[in-house]
Amino acid sequence: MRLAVWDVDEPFRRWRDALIQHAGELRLAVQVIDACADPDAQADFALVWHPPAQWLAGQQQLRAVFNLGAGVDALLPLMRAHLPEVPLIRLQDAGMGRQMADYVAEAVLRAYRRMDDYAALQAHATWEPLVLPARGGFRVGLLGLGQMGLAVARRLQALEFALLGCSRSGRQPDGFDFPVYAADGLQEFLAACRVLVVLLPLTQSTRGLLDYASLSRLPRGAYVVSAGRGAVLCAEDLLDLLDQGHVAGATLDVFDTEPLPADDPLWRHPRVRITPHVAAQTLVGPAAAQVMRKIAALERGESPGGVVDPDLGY
Ligand code: NDP
Ligand code: OXD
Repeated sequence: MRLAVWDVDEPFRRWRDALIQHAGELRLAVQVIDACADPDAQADFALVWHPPAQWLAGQQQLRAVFNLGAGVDALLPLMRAHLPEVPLIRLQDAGMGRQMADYVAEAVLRAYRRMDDYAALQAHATWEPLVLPARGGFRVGLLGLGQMGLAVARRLQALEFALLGCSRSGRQPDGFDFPVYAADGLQEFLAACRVLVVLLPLTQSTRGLLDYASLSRLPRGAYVVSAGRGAVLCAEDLLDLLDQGHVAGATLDVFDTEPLPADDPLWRHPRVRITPHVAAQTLVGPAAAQVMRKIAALERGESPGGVVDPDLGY
């Protein structure tokens, strides 16, 4: 069985060693190919992060493509164009949930404890204790209740924040009893969020979802954390609402254009904190272990989790 890895961000040997380590009983049958170095080699399974379309188009015997990340917005159009019959399978958590929970918890605690306000006071050497918001009214809304959203929910619940959620289906996630809105309840959901945490995939229905009208539904003084995909949120509209004081601040990890251009006004906004798409990064060990488990499931004729629905786009 030939596994081709295309990932220019990670040394190939790290993937090869981890995949072999987690190959279990398949070990003797597994051959791992560096597709970047040997683009003409044909494989049974591809493990990819931002592969070129031409390479995908040249693969003739693939049984499945594994996306070495959670979001498939970049890969799905290439699959549709070149490999429409081949299943696309994404990572499910694989160590990213804990990182995302860390990232969001830091931003929520920072907003709750008014750390940006203290930073502004410190700039003027001002000693002024501020009133904390009432904990019960400081409701954190999770837009997206998938692998990332639920990892964040677990952490915020442990930190005793009141939560609410919104997903496409509005399904109540197992083990949680906070209110959950379906996609058609988005406006009502937004109106109840003191902090909005955006953890949506980028799809046809989520692109531009958080525009001026939607973001205006947030209560005055709300805080925004965006770590799903940049194009879900209209940055110009967010800037307008920040300047009007309607949105109090934002922590942003993802952007419509990445890297965020140096002249983008977001960089210099005093109420915006920016990170370079690092909220939750792919971890080679857990990702390789998960991919090998999924290949073993396919070999047994079972359907692994994380198969992308091309119509839904995630
Ligand atoms: P999942 O597929 O597990 O979850 C997606 C969630 O979004 C589901 O709850 C789904 O609803 C919901 N959803 C989809 N469409 C809509 C809609 N129109 N309105 C409301 N909710 C919707 O994905 P993950 O949680 O694993 O990841 C989410 C995204 O986070 C990824 O697609 C990726 O883009 C991004 N990401 C960013 C990282 C970073 O470092 N910044 C790291 C990892 C992921 P339902 O439950 O009904 O299906
Ligand atoms: C992902 C990401 O989708 O890192 O996994 O953004």
